[in-house]
Amino acid sequence: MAKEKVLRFLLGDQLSRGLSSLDGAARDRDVIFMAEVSAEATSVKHHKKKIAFLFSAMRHFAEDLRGEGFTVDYLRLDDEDNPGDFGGALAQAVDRHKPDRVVMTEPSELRVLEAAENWREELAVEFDILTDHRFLASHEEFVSWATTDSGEQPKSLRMEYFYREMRRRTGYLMTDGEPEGGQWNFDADNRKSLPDSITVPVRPKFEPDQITRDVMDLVADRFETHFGDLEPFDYPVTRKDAEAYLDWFVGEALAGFGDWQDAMKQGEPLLFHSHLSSLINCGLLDPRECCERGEKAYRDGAAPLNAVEGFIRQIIGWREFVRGVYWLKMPDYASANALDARRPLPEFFWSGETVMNCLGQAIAETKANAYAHHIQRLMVIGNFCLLAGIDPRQVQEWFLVVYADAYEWVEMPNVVGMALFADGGFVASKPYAASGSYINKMSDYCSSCRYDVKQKAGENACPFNYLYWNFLSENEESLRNNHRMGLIMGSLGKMKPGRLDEIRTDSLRFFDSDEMQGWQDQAAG
Ligand code: FAD
Ligand code: DLZ
Ligand code: SF4
Repeated sequence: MAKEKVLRFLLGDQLSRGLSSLDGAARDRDVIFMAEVSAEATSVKHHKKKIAFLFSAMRHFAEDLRGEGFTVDYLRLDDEDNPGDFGGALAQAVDRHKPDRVVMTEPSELRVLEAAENWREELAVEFDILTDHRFLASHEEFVSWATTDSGEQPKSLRMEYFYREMRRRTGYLMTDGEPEGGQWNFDADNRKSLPDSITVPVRPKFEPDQITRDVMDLVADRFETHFGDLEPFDYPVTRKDAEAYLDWFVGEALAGFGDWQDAMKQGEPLLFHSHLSSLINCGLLDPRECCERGEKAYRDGAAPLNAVEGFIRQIIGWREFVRGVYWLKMPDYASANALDARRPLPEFFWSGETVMNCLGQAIAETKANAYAHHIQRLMVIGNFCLLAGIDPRQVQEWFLVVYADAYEWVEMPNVVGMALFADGGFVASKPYAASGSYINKMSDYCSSCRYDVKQKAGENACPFNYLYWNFLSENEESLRNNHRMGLIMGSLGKMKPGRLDEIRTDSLRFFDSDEMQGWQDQAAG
């Protein structure tokens, strides 16, 4: 029997040599197909740096495959006959190569999976969509873990129990069936504020080569109106550089990851965070290798347990958990709005022009780097959106646009479930709502702010302070029965007469202020 010719279609977040769709690829007859298409870059108007990162990583990956002797058909965005979307590009490739079969690994987002199922129907060729084995928990395993004994979907899921299951399953940081150090979770040790004397490790920078510079020119030309700075560009974009960067992180920053995980510092966007998410999510690094490198550092005495446990928890716990939640709850999850939040996203999210220093810093860093660390995303930007009651659809779109690591499967549960409580508590046991004192404790932002974090009321008071109580009051009915909110809802109930009016007056004045100008324009329009 003649050997079949397979067209292997690879997406931009599938840049992994061990990918299922590359299994058994034949150098002498198969074709690997990759495509830059404008529909993906503009499905939302992704950050310029994110597009440059992904296109450059795709082009380098294609070169690496060619270097291994594979035939790669790579469609560039500016190729003359580029049809502009995956479906058209794939149909052309099938026409060009006349394969016996097309294979691809399942897309990470529902939107693209549904499209792929249509291509399978429409193209007159055998078409396989394979499991993505890069995730540690399969869809079936997650559903089985999440389903109750009576076969129903529960009202809420808690990451911590899923994480313990994943620890048992992977064996990471386990000794004789028990968690290393006698505890599953060392999060309580990971909330220290940063001492002034701290020395932050200096990141290696990866100079753009010719491939990256070509891509940067293309992005500057085609996506000029998109949010974000293209330069300077220093992301790793090859497997080799990604590995070197992981080495650097494990050797230089991982040891401080635990203690300072929740801290924020003006002018220090990364502190001890790994900046690995964009590399893991596009496939240049495998989540397992990151965990294994982390565990080795612990076993070798190079990093403490609270740091390594925290790092591994983020990857085999949170990362896998949010992916499971996404596939379990889609498509309804996209429109979840349990707190009926309807205010539009203020314009300063795009311009960065706000006198609230914490938000100004986090948004400026996002614009420059296509990155902000978890606490900036959750407790500054997300917290503000929660307290101000901003429409979850608009918040989702912003988060999907601005971060180099953002794909719907990971962005959406983090925004809808974790930051906005818009799923009514499916993911989080209580809203991550905080007043200015939390931001003041965990950062040095407040000392350079025009607002006074110590003041609770009036024009100079930190807006997070009165918006916090305004949020509790606006959502009293939804939050009243949340047992983890009992104490704080009790305080709300016991507020002195007139204090709640003062909070409402301050909040309304803030919503009406110049600060929120774009919001007013949008609301009026
Ligand atoms: P580190 O702090 O060094 O953590 C190590 C790794 O753990 C990360 O690289 C990442 O792979 C994983 N991780 C940590 N926290 C999470 C989490 N909550 N969910 C999934 N993986 C996690 N992460 C994304 O990858 N893409 C997103 O679009 C995204 N959107 C977010 C939106 C909001 C509102 C919030 C609160 C969080 C979001 N996160 C997202 C999760 C987290 O903030 C980022 O993964 C993290 O900041 C990436 O930086 P890092 O690589 O330095 O992470
Ligand atoms: C994010 C993105 C962008 C901007 N452009 C492309 C592209 O041109 N070609 C491609 O294969 N992938 C791109 N991606 C990543 C895809 O959006 C991502 O692979 C899917 O959304 C996964 O479902
Ligand atoms: Fe942010 Fe309030 Fe601190 Fe200003 S005072 S930086 S608005 S928390």
